[in-house]
Amino acid sequence: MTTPSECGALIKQIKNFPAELEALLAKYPESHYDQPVQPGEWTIRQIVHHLAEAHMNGFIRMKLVLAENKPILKPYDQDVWAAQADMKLPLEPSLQILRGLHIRWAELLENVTASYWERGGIHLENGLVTLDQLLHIYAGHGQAHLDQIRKLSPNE
Ligand code: NI
Repeated sequence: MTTPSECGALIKQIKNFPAELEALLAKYPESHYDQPVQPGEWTIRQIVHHLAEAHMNGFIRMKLVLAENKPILKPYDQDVWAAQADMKLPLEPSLQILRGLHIRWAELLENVTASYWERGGIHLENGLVTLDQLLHIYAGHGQAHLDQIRKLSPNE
């Protein structure tokens, strides 16, 4: 069980994520956006667009858990999503989504009633997942993709 202070730290990570991402991206020239960060991995462009849609899903999943009794949390194939036409857009539309979304996400989470962290939804692949687990998953998800981008040297 996450303590209130751990919980606060994770919500802060979610709140600060867009600024952290943009500070990291500022180190890379645009010519790097379509280079895989490591052989066989996604490019910066794919990662940024993936972050926008993964976090939209995360936000909706948490809203569903707060609003309904054990809602279904639908899985999706992130590689198929990452291959679609909107992934070739400039980064800005997805950065705009993340900026607005994370303000709402942090506001939502900062005001969750303590007992609600144990509410859950049914993920069709992973089974019951609680709001507390979703907080850990999505705070960690953002950080993992920042680490993934850092594998690409800005000077290469
Ligand atoms: Ni991801």
